[in-house]
Amino acid sequence: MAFTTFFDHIPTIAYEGVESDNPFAFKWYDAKAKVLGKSMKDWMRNSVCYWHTFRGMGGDPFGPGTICRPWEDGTDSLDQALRRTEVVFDFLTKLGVEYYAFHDRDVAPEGGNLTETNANLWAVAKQLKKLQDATGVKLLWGTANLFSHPRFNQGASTSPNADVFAYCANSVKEAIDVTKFLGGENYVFWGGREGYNSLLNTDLGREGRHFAAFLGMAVDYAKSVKFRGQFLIEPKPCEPTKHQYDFDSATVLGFLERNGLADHFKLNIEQNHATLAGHDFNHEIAFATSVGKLGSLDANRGDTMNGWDTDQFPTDFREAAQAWLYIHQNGGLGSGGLNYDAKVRRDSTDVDDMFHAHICGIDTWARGLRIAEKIIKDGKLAKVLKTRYASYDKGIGAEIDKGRTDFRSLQAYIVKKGEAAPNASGRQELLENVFNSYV
Ligand code: XLS
Ligand code: NI
Ligand code: NI
Repeated sequence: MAFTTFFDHIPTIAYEGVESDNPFAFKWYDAKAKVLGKSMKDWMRNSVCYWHTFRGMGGDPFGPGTICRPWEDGTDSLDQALRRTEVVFDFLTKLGVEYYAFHDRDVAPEGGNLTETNANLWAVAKQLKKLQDATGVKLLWGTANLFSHPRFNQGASTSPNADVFAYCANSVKEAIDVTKFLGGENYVFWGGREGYNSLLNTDLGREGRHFAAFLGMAVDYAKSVKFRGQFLIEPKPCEPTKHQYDFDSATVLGFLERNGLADHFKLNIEQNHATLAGHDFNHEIAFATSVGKLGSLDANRGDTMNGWDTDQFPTDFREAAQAWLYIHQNGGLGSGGLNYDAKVRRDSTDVDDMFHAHICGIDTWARGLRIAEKIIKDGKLAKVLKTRYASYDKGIGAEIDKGRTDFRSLQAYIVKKGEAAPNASGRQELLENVFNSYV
């Protein structure tokens, strides 16, 4: 289904294999191919983000946008927003992705007052629904932008201004309603401005309580309207504030548990946010998996030389391969997916670049999946891991795991033995060789 003329010169992106030199084809991503018992499409659940791909115009802190999309009239009007939706769905279908994701403000502009703002969102939502129905493309997640407008300059639900808290309640309520209306499978909270720049003007205790109260109200509201999508929190340690409250996965989970909210949320993990927190992406994914909280992934990458969120398209299929080991262990991404939260560089100014970028991201994760398939089928790495903990499978270890020991019984055991058994080698280098042999 082609609606617009902007991509007429680009073919529908299809799988052609590694031998192909067609730049507008997938080399690794074969949607229907069965890998580890599921189609690649079902493992990956690829999603295009509305904000970078359709609203990002290449602006950065040193200069304004450089990208002129031929369908943009330079305004942020409702008319323009409605016209843009057709281009979006034309792109999504040409690329062959199943999902997209958006913030309220990506799809619809603010109006002169909040009543108009809410009406604008619904006007566009109705249009999006028609396009979803016509194309079969689905909404992976919706969210509210509680960070761009100057009213959020001191926080959203953690703003010292109670009216801003109320404003955010309206935004999240409407965004949940719209996400439900569009059959969205998840709802994401990225606390863009939830953090601080100076402790001198910040009451940490109060802000934390407000943050928890706000999330609690969102949970209650979703329940009251029977929104069944999964709530996700996207950790990020810094940027735009110097310290963001949702620092990393472990911090978020601790906060949720402390406030009795943990059952209602999973995590949306982003590569570039993990590295800003001083973790690698796979640390965050492995942690979330280990506690049953892996929800979805914002698939992008940072630049190893830069200390900010560069939101580049993923290229590291080795990293993706390792990620798939945890995702596989998790049984897949559930209602989540691979959302390419990434933007083309400001000098990549053609519409063609939008395609090259997504082909790169999708192929990177598809190639990783094919590598993971070899690792998992071979079973060597899993076996080493199992063997490493074998002392807990029997004897005193099994007693510990079953909760049948205490300090006295353990003391009696080890004193009698006189010394701990010698450690076996960790074999890191061997395992690195093994991992490399699959790549
Ligand atoms: C910003 C975040 C943002 C979220 C959605 O760094 O990645 O884009 O994914 O609000
Ligand atoms: Ni993100
Ligand atoms: Ni980000």
